[in-house]
Amino acid sequence: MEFKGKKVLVVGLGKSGLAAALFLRRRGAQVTVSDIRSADQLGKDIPALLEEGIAVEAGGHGLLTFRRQDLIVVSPGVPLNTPELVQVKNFGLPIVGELELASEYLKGKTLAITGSNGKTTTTALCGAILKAGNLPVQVGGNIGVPVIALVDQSRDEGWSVLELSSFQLETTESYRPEIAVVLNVTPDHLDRHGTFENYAAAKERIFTNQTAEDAVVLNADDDVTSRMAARAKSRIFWFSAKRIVRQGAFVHEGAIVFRASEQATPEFILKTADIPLKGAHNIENVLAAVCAARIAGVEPEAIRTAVESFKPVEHRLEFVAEISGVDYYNDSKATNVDAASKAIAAFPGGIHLILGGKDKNSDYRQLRPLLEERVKAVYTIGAAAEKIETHIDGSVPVVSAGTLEQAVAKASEAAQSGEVVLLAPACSSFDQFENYEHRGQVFKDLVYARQGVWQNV
Ligand code: UMA
Repeated sequence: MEFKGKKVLVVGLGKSGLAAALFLRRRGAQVTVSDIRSADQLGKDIPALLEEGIAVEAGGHGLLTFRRQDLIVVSPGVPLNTPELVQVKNFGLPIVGELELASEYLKGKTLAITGSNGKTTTTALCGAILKAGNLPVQVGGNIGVPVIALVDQSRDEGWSVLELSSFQLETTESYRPEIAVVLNVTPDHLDRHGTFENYAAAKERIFTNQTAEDAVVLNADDDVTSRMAARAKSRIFWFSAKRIVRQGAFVHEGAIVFRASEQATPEFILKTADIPLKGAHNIENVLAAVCAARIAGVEPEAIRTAVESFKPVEHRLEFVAEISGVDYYNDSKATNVDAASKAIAAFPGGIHLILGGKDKNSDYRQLRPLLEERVKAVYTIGAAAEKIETHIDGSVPVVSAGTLEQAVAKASEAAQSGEVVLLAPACSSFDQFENYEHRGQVFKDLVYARQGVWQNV
């Protein structure tokens, strides 16, 4: 695409919008950025943009600004039903997502990972494994580095390992990774996608444009991803924690094994006991990563070394501290019901669970059986508290804590030695925090402060 002299509007000035605006400007486009946040809120980014010759519309989207463009680039967090976008789409103006734009310029091969849960861990793991296999690799996407920011450093002989969300995939047209992974699909982001079917369809776009030269890795234990296979045109590899698969990765006699084809002998990769990550869901993440890495050509030994030395990613079932025999775990990234369930299932019982935040039209009733089985008490926080309390009413004792600070204080008072205080909120963070990282950091700081209190006693 030729950008010189073209009028391009970037919608949303977060990480993706900022990177996209600079990318376009440096290729000669006349760039404007539009954001609903006020100039005060946008703060430090504005002078830098103005200096680059990029115009900024702050405090709302103006239809006139949108109509004046040759092309519109949308950030992942901007819903496509935003009225100004709908209007200009009706006028026939091209609208492109940040991922689609970036993928046209990204050199080398891509290994792209999506799913409702486990994306970040699997992406980080794949990055570490490819690196251990001496492949030139860069990691980005939903994990925190916009794909467009990876373009300049990309090389023909290298790999980009990308975590992709339904928001990023929703706007793709021609995007085609060499290896695609779909970990699982459970309800999330229903406030944005409207229905579960729309959400699953967005995820599926990760392999829609693949051909027989490419590969897709699907979870054989997940109904939704299993059914996707019928629509894949690429080579299908499976992973399963429960059964033997024809082609792909599975668990056999306490080991992760990989089978390159139906005829091939399964090869030993590593013992499940040597996986340094907590919870059954992490076995699935390792299986998916092993499968993708073998397809990319990494040798078993390099995979084993990388997995065994892998450190859990921050805010994903991250061990924070032990205070008076109580373990504190931060799973701030458990931003939906399924992720929270997986976190709860990682502990046998004695859990003091902090739930709440911004609701995403979720059904918290699904948590009831697990709560009854393993959770001693729930501490609710944030805007979704009342809905959660109604949905889980009568299952376990509930404390309306309101804030994370109160929740940590009350849970710490109640928890006894051998028990666990777990932040796995099942909601997004935007009602009380900047993002899930901020929420996780506040949780950790509160725990560290208690550790200090305890140590001084
Ligand atoms: N905005 C508008 N108009 C709107 C909506 C938002 O102007 O109608 C503005 C906001 O005021 C804000 C900006 O858009 O200034 C935010 O854009 P964004 O939400 O796309 O955020 P980025 O900072 O670009 O971060 C995005 C991803 N965020 C989302 O998809 C919500 C990041 O994933 C990702 O790491 C980053 O791109 C780089 O790829 C975060 C996330 O929460 C981790 N993802 C969701 C999840 O994992 O559940 C999908």
